[in-house]
Amino acid sequence: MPIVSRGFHGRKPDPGRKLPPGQYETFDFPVLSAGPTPRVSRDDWTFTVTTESGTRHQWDWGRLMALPAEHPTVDLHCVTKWSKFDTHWEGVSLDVLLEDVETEAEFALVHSYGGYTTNLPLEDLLDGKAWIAYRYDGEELAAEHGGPARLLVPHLYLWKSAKWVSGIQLMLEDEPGFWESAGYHEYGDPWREQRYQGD
Ligand SMILES: Nc1nc2c(c(=O)[nH]1)N[C@H]1C(S)=C(S)[C@@H](COP(=O)(O)O)O[C@H]1N2
Ligand SMILES: [Mo]
Repeated sequence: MPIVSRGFHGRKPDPGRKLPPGQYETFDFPVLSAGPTPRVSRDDWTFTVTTESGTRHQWDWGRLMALPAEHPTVDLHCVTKWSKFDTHWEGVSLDVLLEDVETEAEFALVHSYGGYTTNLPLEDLLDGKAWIAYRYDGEELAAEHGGPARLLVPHLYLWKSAKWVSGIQLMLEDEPGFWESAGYHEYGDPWREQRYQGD
């Protein structure tokens, strides 16, 4: 008789699959938000890139939808130690959004509706490493996971993937965001286990 495992959808844990140090695999999709879920309608949503000289580049929902979409499948790694393999997204690459933005900046501070911020080097948003994502698993991105749209930057711990993203401020000097000011690592590479300042 084959053993039937109840309640399992899709793969079973694969001990041969690579997890970053200290992480475990999860199959659900936990929600981690530092405050209440902002409700932003697609009609009111805008995304603004501001350069170090104050030049603003703005997209509304229609302009975002008119840009070429990509369908990345990526692994997510949260600093609270869960990882989720092979998540399916749709979004616009930051390479497309930043294509015509003239800047000397090396740092980015990402802003969200609701006031959350997170910082990262600008180069970590470029070269196919980051998206403004608006669909998850074939559906519109749910509000609790950052809908209408969130930043997705999966090579860093998931706190860098700002939900309800409203804009990116490009800066010559680095500036810590919400969790980075509270003792979390300024860069947050899961493979080097950069959870906290000094790691
Ligand atoms: N705006 C905003 N973005 C956020 C957060 C938040 O509290 N507010 N939490 C971060 C953290 S700590 C994690 S682990 C992920 C969680 O994303 P999820 O709720 O879709 O799993 O969102 C990140 N982006
Ligand atoms: Mo997190």
